[in-house]
Amino acid sequence: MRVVVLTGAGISAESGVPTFRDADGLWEGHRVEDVATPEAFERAPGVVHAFYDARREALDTVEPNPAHHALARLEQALGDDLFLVTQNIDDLHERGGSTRVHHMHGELRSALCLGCDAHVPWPAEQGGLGDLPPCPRCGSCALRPDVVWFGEVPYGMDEILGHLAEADLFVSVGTSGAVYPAAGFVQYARAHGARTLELNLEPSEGSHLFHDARHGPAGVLVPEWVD
Ligand code: BV8
Repeated sequence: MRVVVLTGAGISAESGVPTFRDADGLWEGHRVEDVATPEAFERAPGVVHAFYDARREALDTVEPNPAHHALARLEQALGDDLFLVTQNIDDLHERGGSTRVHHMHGELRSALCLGCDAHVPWPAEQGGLGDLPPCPRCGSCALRPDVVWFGEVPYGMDEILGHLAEADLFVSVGTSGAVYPAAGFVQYARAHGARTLELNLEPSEGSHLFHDARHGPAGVLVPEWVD
């Protein structure tokens, strides 16, 4: 059975990583236009770097939860028949044991060099706010967070759509269904014959599009579903 699992911020919530749209979420203190668009980075790179520096530093204080571990067990069981695509830029899937994770919106621990387009590890020896060492590949000093902002094209869309078109089952975990193209994956999978299941704390904006839905914490629902 070919399975595609899409995860969102809700799968990391029980690890202590703030979601975007829940109470006290990331958008509480920030406007998307000020921290998550290419125009914002052009206009005020220091503000954008500060937003991501804080989230990157917080990564060292959180641990994967039972939902992440359960998806790693699912990868063990299904092998190549599982395609895990996440909207999250944290590394909790990897730290929870998943070895093949498609980060469609990029990764906090990666940097994108505007000089040579290389994706390089985020420099550990970062100086002050936004004071970054040069790109290890080309020496340019123009590194940006390797994150897909609003108005930018998510990574690997062809690969994602290919897996959705072949899926027997599409499972969405911990996402509000507020942002496209990820929010449209359920319809695409369904149109290609997949069964669809939503596992979320509460009905998402796209809940009505799923064949089945279970509501509750991912740390309970995902292990129940996997095991
Ligand atoms: C693109 C990275 C073209 C950055 C992010 C008008 C109509 C339709 C679309 C648009 C439009 N105007 C503009 C657009 C396009 C736009 C968009 O969709 N805007 C929205 C606001 C309308 N999209 C884009 O710009 C995208 N690019 O369209 O390019 C294209 C497309 C395809 C092919 C070619 C070209 C790029 C969008 C990417 C933006 N980057 N993140 C960063 O992380 O800082 S978005 C960010 O928000 C996330 O990555 C995620 O994708 C999105 C939604 O977040 P969620 O993960 O769902 O989190 P949220 O807080 O919203 O919800 C949490 C859920 O978890 C809740 O449901 C909650 O109930 C649940 N939960 C909470 N606790 C738990 C839980 N569930 C289980 N257990 C728990 N314990």
